[in-house]
Amino acid sequence: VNLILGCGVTGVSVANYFAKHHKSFSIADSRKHPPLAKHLPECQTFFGRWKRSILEHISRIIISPGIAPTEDIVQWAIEKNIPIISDIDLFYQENLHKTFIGITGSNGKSTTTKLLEFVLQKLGNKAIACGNIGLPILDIDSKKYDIFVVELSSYQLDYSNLLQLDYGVVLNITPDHLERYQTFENYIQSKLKLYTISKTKIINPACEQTKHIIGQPFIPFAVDMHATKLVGRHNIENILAVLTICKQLTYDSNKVFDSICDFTGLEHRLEFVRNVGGRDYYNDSKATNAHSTITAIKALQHTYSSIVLILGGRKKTEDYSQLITLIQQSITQVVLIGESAQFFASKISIPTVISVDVNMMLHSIDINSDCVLFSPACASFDMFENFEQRGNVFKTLVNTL
Ligand code: UMA
Ligand code: ADP
Repeated sequence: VNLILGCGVTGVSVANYFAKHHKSFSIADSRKHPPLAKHLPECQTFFGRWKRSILEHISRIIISPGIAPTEDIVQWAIEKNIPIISDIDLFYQENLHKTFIGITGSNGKSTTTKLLEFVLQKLGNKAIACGNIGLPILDIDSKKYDIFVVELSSYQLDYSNLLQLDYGVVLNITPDHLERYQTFENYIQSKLKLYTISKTKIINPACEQTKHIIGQPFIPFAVDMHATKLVGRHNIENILAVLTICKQLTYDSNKVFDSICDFTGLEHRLEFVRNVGGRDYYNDSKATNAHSTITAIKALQHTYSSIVLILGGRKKTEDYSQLITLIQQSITQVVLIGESAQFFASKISIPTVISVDVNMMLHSIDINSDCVLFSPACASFDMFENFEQRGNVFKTLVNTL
C-alpha cells in the first residue's frame, strides 16, 4: 500500500492521482488540521503527531519536499527499508518516452523555467513548466505534452530516486536553506545530484561550484539585455541556460533569442508595473530575503538617478548588513512597512518614512524620485497570505495612482 507523506500541494495532487487510477493509499501529515485536507478524495488519513503504526502494511512512500529527512517518520521508514520516492518519480515512471528538462539553482529557477516553457511553446512544442514553480507534476494531463520543464528544488532532488533527465542545468549555487542542510557543502551536494541524473549536463562556466563538471558549457552568445523585456544583468545566465538547452534541441540560437525578447518576465519578480508622472514603479514582492533585494537594487541603480525603496515585513534570521550598506549608497528614500519597520528604521540613516497603513505606502514618496522599487527583503506573512497577494496589493495601489 502507498503512503503519502505531507498533505500540502504535493500530497493532495498525489492523492488525487492515486484516486483517479484506483490505487490504494493513505496520507499522513504532522499537522492536526492541514488546511488542504478539504481537497482530498476519500481516503484514510493520519493527521497529528507521527506514529510508527502509520507505517504498518506500507510498501512505498511518496514524500512531500518540505518534510525533512530528520523527521521521525522518515527515519522509521528508512529503518524498515520502505522505498521513498517523490511525486516527480511517480510521474516520470509513467512517461518514460517523454522529454524531461530539469532546472535547479539557488536563484533564477522560476524565471528560467518559465522562459524555457515560453520559448519552447513559441517554437511549436507541447511544453509545460512544472514542479517547484507551483504546479505539482501529477496535476498535469501528460497526454497533452511532450516536454516537461521541471523546476527542481534541492528538497525535491533529495527525494527523487527514479527520475532521469534528458537535460539538466544548475544555474548557480550560493548559501541557502542552511536550516535543512547544516553546511554549505551538504547543500552543494544536494544541488549537484541533478547532474548525476542528467543525460546531458548543461554547465554554467561562471559557477565556482560546477564549472569543473564535464558537460555542455553555456554557448557563447552576446546577450543584448536592451533587446529583452527582462530587467537586470543577473538574467543573462538564465537566458544563456535557455539558449544552450535549445541549441541541444537543435534550434537556431538567433531564432531562440528573438522569442526570448518577447518574454515579459514573471509576476512579482522585478516586474515593471507602470510609469506614473515620470516615475517607474517595480513590483519585486518575491524578494523575501536580503540577497534578492540587493540583486534588485543592483539591477536598477544605474538606470535611475533617484530610487525609493519600499522595505519590510516579517524579518528572517539573516544578516541584513550588506543590504543596509547598499541602501545607504544607492537609495534616496526608504518607506518601511510591516512588523520589521522599527528594526530597519534604527539601522538606516538616509531619509526614512514608516507607513503604518500599507495602503498609504505610496503617499510619502520623494517627489524628485524617478523610480519606486517594492522589494521588501522580508517574508509577507505578517500582513499578507503570501508574496503573490502582497505584490497584487502593491500593483493595485500603483494602478489607482
Ligand atoms: N509537513 C509535515 N511535517 C513536516 C513538514 C511538513 O507534516 O515536518 C507537511 C506540511 O504540514 C504540509 C505538507 O507536509 O501540509 C507538505 O508540505 P511541503 O512543505 O512539502 O509543501 P507543498 O505544499 O507540497 O509544496 C511543495 C513545495 N514546498 C516546499 O518545498 C517547501 C513548493 O515549493 C512547490 O511549489 C510544490 O511542492 C509543488 O511542487 C515552494 C517552496 O517554497 C514554492 N519551495 C522552496 C523554495 O523555492 O525555496 C524549496
Ligand atoms: P527562484 O525560483 O530560484 O527563487 P526566481 O526566478 O523566482 O528564482 O527569481 C527570484 C529573484 O532572484 C529575482 O527577483 C532576482 O532578484 C533574483 N535572480 C533571478 N535570477 C538570478 C540569477 N541568475 N542570479 C542571481 N539572482 C537571480
